[in-house]
Amino acid sequence: MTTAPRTDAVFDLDALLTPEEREWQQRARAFAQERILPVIDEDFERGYFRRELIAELGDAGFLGMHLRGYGCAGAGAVSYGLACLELEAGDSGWRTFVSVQGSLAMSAIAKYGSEQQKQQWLPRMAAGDAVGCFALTEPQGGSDPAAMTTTARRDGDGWVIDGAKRWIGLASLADVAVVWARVDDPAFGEGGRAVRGFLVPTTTPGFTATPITGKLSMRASVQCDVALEAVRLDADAMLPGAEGLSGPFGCLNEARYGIVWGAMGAARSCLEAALERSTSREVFGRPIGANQLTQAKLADMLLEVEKGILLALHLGRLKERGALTPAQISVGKLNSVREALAIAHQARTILGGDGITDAYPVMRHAANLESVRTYEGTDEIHQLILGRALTGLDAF
Ligand code: TGC
Repeated sequence: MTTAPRTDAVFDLDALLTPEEREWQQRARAFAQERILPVIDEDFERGYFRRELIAELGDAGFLGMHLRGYGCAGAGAVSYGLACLELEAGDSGWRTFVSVQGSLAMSAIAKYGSEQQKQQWLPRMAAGDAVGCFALTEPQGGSDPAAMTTTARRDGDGWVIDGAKRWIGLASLADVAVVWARVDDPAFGEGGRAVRGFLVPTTTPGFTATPITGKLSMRASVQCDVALEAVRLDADAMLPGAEGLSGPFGCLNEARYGIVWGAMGAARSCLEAALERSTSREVFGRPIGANQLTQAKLADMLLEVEKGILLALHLGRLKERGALTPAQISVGKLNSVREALAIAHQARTILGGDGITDAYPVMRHAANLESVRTYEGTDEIHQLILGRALTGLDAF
């Protein structure tokens, strides 16, 4: 394959970025090209998570990069988004790693943790010396965290947690799990308001994480079933600043924001593969890109990539001003993933039979994007969040 052309040069998006943002983007692009792309097809085929890249991601400053202090880079929201875009142009599994570590686990500790919890975990997590996971979703379904059945009951001064979680990224290699549980004590509220977060070192007896096998998506990353059986914790394991479901939802906002950018990276990679093929492959005596139907497909793909990135940039600027709302994040997550999937499917048609092989990244991106479509709120959940924002009526 020849070097892919830079499709984002068409709209001169660089002109909308600061030098610092461009530097973060270039650093992430280089990481994807030098450390992810050379090995990703083999890792995807073998279902292998390349753990040694974690410390390299830490060294490069990507872990918790939008957080301040505690060894974190303190980068802006747009810089973080650009890093997500470039890493996901490599593979959704690696953007997911950065999201779970930085936007979910580290951000839960940074937002809601005590000073002692922050000191204990954040510097090591930023460096990639410790890995975190975020245990919210339960086996009966991820869309309704209010139906959570995992409980934390009082045990003297401490807590005992019992329950089960599913689809928990990184859990089998994590050092600490942010576990969301319903506190079995009326003093901590009722219903969704009784939900609290706990920091559970994964060596705690009763904590077990089992990688989920048989995945046809996100094969180069790890998602687990987690069992919590009489997991005993000290009183200070609770995150003091998170009360009720707004705690985990506040972290989901961060991760969903990263997806708005990241999915456009996968989409751009698919477009670039199709574009390269359209000029290098000849059928009927001319490049397939000389056909009007192929050009129409390429043009439509370009429109959605560029519009998606412009939307992500707008949301990023709102986030930097502290003005980004959950409904706006839903617009971005819904649009980016839906369009990225459509682009992957359209790109595949231009690649012909070779498009189903790993000579091109398109089927891998398409398979990965099926996971991205489902986690952090399905299309339907985001449609319903927007439906509520428009009508004022709850249709969940
Ligand atoms: P409701 O129960 O009424 O609200 C509960 C409280 O939460 C507040 N809230 C939010 N706060 C901040 N940001 C948001 N986006 C929020 N959404 C809700 C809400 O204001 C309320 O606060 P309070 O103080 O009044 O108690 O819930 P709702 O009706 O607002 O929301 C319903 C619905 C369906 C939108 C929500 O349940 C939802 O978003 N469901 C989807 C959950 C989801 O995305 N699950 C996937 C999780 S993916 C994951 O766990 C990690 S995957 C990565 C990996 O590990 O690999």
